[in-house]
Amino acid sequence: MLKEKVQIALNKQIELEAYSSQLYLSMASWAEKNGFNGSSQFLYVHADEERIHMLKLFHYINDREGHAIVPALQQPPFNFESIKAIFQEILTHEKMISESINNLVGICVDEKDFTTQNFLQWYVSEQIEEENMAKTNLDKLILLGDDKATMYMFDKDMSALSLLSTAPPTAK
Ligand code: OFO
Repeated sequence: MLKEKVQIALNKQIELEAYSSQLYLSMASWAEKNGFNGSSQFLYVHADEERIHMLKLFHYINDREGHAIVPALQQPPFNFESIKAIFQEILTHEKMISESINNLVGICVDEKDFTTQNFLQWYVSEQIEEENMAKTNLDKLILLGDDKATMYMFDKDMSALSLLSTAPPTAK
């Protein structure tokens, strides 16, 4: 059975993962409206992945006799300065998520909930990939500059990348 403090922190993480999904969805919509079809494809797929991150927590809480709560969500931004601004925001966001996961692991250690600590290792590893994905794409954008031809190349790259990650991992 989950301790109260752990359950509250896990439900808070559900809220963050659900917000992440909405944020990527909003970014995907902006990219689609502004002609970045490859980037939007990538961002739509990522929005689905964030939902899976949320669902994994959902099932875990309920499997441990807790109660996973559907959170009310804040509206994400829907206007962005550029595709580079989007990837800058993704990197900042993913760093915040990593910090939140680390705090969550800290709570589990304090509460001696080593089962949940073990469950959270998937998220610890995932955050290495998430931050790396954001940083790699941002570095690419900085390197390429922002003329139309290089933006087109970047967007084609993003389309190829989205095809590699179209199979979302299962929620359990
Ligand atoms: Fe982007 O990893 Fe979940 O939130």
